Amino acid sequence: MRIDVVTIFPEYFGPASGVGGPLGVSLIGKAAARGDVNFHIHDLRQWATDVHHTVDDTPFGGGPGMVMKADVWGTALSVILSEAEPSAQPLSHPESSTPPTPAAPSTTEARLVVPTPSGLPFTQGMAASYAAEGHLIFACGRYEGIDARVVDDARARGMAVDEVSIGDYVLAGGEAAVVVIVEAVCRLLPGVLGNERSVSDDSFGGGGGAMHGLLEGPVYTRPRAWRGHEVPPVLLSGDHAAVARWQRDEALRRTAERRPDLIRRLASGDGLDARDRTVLIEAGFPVDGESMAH
Ligand code: JEE
Repeated sequence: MRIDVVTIFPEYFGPASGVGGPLGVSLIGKAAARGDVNFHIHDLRQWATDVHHTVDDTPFGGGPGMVMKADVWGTALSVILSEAEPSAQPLSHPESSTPPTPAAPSTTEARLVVPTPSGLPFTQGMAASYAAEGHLIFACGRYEGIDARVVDDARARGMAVDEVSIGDYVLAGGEAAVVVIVEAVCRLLPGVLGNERSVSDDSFGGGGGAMHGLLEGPVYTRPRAWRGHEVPPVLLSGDHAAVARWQRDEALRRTAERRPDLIRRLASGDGLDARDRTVLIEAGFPVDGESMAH
């Protein structure tokens, strides 16, 4: 997979060597070292046209702050696409007798991802679909965001474009969101994790595992007793069915406490069996498939 990132703060993603920074360590760094993902970090200012390398201007309609200029972003995306997909702009072949191929409707294999506080919520399902793409381009805004015509124009040119938000809080720019999204995507790339089971067991993995749609319960390792705190004895019992039931009960109680929205989603489908409902009622969270709607 190729990942381009366009930003006015390329140093955010690490030194020019490409080794350090958040994309150079741990899981993402190993994926990059193996060639499973190739990062291209670009300084947006290289496509500014004035001596001051201006990338922002005052907003039409008034309001606070500045807006990133459409023309600079348009050039950035055109150049990156032409570098990544040279076949989209065929060169002449003087020695060839083959006539030029008729123009096909212009599309690109790349998906443009634009983090913004007003985007669709980024989900594990989106991470999984991004992991199946060949080329992602991330546009990091700053200030009050990017002139809306940049996204409109990219779509008009046949690009798939997602405006996404990583959560209901306000960052100062898109860079931190890109690190979050890239990490969520890279751990799903084939061969990256080294532990296939833990992906399908993710709380939001949608992997069809027994716990899907629930938060994970507590986890433990040695020693069995630490500062007077014992590991729950069922986990040492060797009774795999009892362990699985306890883990689901803990997941149900934790999810009801922290994410009642997820319990309601399961209850309105067929995600809760009679035993689950008993556990939730005992924990003080009455569940009724009809009255729990919404
Ligand atoms: C990209 C610029 C800063 C601050 C206007 C008006 C918005 C933009 N989950 C997420 N939170 N924040 C971002 C994010 C923030 C960004 C950019 C992503 C580019 N900024 C910025 C203020 C405003 N505010 C009142 O409502 C809130 C716009 C993000 C993601 N992904």
